[in-house]
Amino acid sequence: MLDMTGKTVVITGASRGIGEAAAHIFAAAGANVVLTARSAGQIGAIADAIGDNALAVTCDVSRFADVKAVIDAAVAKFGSVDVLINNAGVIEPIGPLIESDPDEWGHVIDVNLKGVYYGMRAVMPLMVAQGGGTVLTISSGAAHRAIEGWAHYCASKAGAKMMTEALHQEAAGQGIRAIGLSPGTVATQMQREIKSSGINAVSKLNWDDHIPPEWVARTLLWMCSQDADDFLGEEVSLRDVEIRKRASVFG
Ligand code: NJP
Repeated sequence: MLDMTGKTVVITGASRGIGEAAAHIFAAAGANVVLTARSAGQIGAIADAIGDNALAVTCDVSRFADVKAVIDAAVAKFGSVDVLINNAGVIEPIGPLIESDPDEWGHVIDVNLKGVYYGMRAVMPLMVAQGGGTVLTISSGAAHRAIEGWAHYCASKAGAKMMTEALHQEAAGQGIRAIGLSPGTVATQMQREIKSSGINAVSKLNWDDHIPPEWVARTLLWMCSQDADDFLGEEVSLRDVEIRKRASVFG
């Protein structure tokens, strides 16, 4: 396991699912972890269970002031931010474009795309000043192809994928490592929401088809290692057997 002792990792959407699993893996690797989400009780309980090297900060990623406050709180407590994991995301309301509510549609863009931008914008000055850092952004296969009932989600994830590329282009020379991760389908609350929609082939998958969130978390840890430098500015996919091997997700 990569040794993250002395490093500080900020994880958005850490109240459950992939973000919660990531908090546990990074803490086990020795990192200080900063858990953020809207559910104060849940992130507080997870941070308490992890111990002194965990901090919970309530945050709605669709508000820049909240995201900036998280970065400031991380620096105040641990002295730096070495890794930002842009993981918070929503998919509801799933449904046909023709029936979509413009405000609800826009909220998905606010969280999944603008939330990613806010994270990058808040952490970049700090990372550049400290000589570098890693920004990992959870993308999706939906960034690459349209899926029925998911126009908002596909558009937001395509935008988030572009943000990784843009960050790499502008800041790789200043030591910022930007990589995206398309996890495949993962056994979390989001897949329960997809299943209950009954729309499109993804909602028809069996629960056993989904990978556990711990595989994604382990991949995020590997993405902080030099071995993942081959993929800077790109997106890796956990459907790719080569990536699974390099990230040791089976081990
Ligand atoms: O989903 P879920 P996952 N501000 O629903 C938080 C992507 N992905 O772990 O605020 C701040 O269990 C929410 O916390 P709370 C997906 O698009 C997944 O699967 O307390 N946080 C919770 O912690 C997403 O980017 C699959 O409600 C906000 C977390 O987000 C990432 O993986 C496939 C927030 C969502 O946890 C993690 O999703 C794929 C806000 N405004 C990509 N709104 C998959 N599961 O199959 C929500 O390709 N959160």
